[in-house]
Amino acid sequence: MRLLIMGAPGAGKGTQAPALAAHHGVPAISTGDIFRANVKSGTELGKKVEALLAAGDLVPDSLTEEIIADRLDQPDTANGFLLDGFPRNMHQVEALDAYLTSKGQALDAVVFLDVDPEVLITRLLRRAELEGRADDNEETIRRRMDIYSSETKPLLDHYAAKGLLVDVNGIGSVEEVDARIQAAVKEHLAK
Ligand code: B4P
Repeated sequence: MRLLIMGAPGAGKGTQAPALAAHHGVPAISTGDIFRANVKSGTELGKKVEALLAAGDLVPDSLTEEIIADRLDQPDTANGFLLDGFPRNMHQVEALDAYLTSKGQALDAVVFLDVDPEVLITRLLRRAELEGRADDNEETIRRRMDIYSSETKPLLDHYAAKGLLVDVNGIGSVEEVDARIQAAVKEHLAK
């Protein structure tokens, strides 16, 4: 099973990805988590991306695409994967398509978590209080939202045209959203 989970910053991708991935017996792979782990442990990659993350800017495509290709080459993806936070622009979509084609593989579904912008900002500011993530301040959140609207949101049309998009209402409790995702993916795969 090869899945993507997409949505604006704060839509619940990282929150929902582990359960969805576990349900399908595949690893959840988050580019954001990979970058943050590298920043935390002070690796060369971490040093390269720290300022970009803190500003809410995207990490360069070449770097992100190389990291994803290396990660997808690991043996635990033999039965598939769930990508959280990748692809984020058309260049990354094309890189993923090229990677999958080279392996004779294809995506099964793209889950889109649909959440109102007002709710997103409230969630992220709350996370700022709880976790103190460097990119959860009002200015950076706005920057991430702008990049999402201009670069990532248009990808939804691309996946809808391919018949892969699974639209899910992301407002409600974590458990409610999880149940909606499971039901919608099941229905999509049965088509
Ligand atoms: P990400 O880690 O993807 O950050 P995000 O968009 O904020 O999503 P995240 O998964 O963390 O949050 P979630 O919506 O689950 O990216 C961070 C940065 O990494 C980017 O800005 C960029 O710099 C870089 N990056 C990542 N991928 C890249 C790529 N492909 N190319 C280039 N650069 C890349 O949750 C948010 C909050 O909402 C949480 O506190 C959660 O508890 C809460 N929440 C979730 N669901 C809820 C619900 N149902 N009800 C109430 N609260 C809920």
